[in-house]
Amino acid sequence: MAKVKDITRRVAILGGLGGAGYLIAKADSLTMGSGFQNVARVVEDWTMSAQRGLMGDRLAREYRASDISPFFKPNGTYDPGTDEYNGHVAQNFANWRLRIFGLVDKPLSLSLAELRRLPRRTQITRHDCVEGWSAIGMWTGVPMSLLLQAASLKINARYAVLRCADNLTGEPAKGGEQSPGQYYESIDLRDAFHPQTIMAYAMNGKPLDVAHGAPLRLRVERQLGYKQAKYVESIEITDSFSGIAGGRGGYWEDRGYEWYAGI
Ligand SMILES: Nc1nc2c(c(=O)[nH]1)N[C@H]1C(S)=C(S)[C@@H](COP(=O)(O)O)O[C@H]1N2
Ligand SMILES: [Mo]
Repeated sequence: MAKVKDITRRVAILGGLGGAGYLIAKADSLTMGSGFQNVARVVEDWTMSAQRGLMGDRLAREYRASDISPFFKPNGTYDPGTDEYNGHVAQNFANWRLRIFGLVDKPLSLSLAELRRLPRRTQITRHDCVEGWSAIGMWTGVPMSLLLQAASLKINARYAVLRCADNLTGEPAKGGEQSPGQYYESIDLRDAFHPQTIMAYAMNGKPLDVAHGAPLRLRVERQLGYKQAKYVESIEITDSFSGIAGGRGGYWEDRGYEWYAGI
């Protein structure tokens, strides 16, 4: 279940962005116990179709270089800290690889150097966390559409599931008692092929640092902060997320957050 505290903050932040009425309704249903999960899901579906139906595949707002926040708060995991991850940091990620597998005809395994040689996109966008803070950053990376085209999706492909290097345990800042688990996220192909959906290896013109998800993170700009998976190790193309961790499509989704975190 989403923590009341988080949801209240989320309503506070999103209320200012419009659509406060239905967002508050959604928040209430999420705080009331598992019997209301189904209602929450219906409202979530409605939010998704409202955003996509009314606004189409619009672009998230992009900002100017002068708008970049001097401090971009790192959140969630600051450092995965596993032996494997520490090893990659020590080697400057020279032997790290991104794997793309699942419902594809051509599974890929790409080094950071290879990713950096591919066409890139740079965008200055605002990141909104459910905890009630925002920051503007400049991200550079490979459009996910390009990677998925290269992997050649099978006809039944529906989702991109991104697995991360960190195991997240209870964070005091988020109410504490979450069960531990590997961080992961998922998006559908409509978001995966959106022009602003990139696998970013640079932030504000520098290689992504450990706190912000080195060496590679997702930017899916029309969704909230928790969808922006850091420390991404693989992208699995699937036709559902049942059977993956808690079956809801993400670490926080498995703990009650909405899967479609549109803003
Ligand atoms: N792997 C991983 N990705 C993650 C998280 C995390 O803990 N682990 N936290 C999420 C949340 S809640 C937010 S707000 C953003 C924070 O990104 P930042 O650390 O660059 O600010 O990352 C998201 N992606
Ligand atoms: Mo967040």
